[in-house]
Amino acid sequence: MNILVINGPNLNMLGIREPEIYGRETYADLCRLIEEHAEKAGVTVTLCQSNHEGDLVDAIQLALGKQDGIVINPGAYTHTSVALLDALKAVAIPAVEVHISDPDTREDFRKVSYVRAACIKTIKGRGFDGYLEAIDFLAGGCR
Ligand code: CA2
Repeated sequence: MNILVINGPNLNMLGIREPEIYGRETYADLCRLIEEHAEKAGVTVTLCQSNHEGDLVDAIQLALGKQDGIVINPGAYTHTSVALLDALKAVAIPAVEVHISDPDTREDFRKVSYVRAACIKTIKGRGFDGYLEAIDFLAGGCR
């Protein structure tokens, strides 16, 4: 099974500031954790991160015919991007929305998720483990 893990803007800055919200581990630590977990689960993962909305749309479109599942933390674009919602709907690949923090307990503007309507599941507030849970959910046939 092939799973694309997409991270949006500023997730490359993990561990640098706001450790009380996002923890002390870095984006490189997150990638290592995901790769090790995927290997044990027999899943092939492709990781990508971009600060640019159009690049994230391109990554979703390029998944068509190649990836069986998408794990996406769209970062701040969660709360603004109809383009990401449309891209996920266009490829119709089972997608899981992941957030390290729980945006629903933070500022009001984080309580809206545009991408949620195109995702089969949302995992939030579970730290880095949320990505692993998303991979297991997709690899386990979405059960
Ligand atoms: O909780 C999450 O995973 C978020 O998607 C993270 C986004 C935020 O805009 C969403 O509302 C929730 C932020 C990405 C990381 O931003 C950083 C900010 C300061 C230091 C390091 C990372």
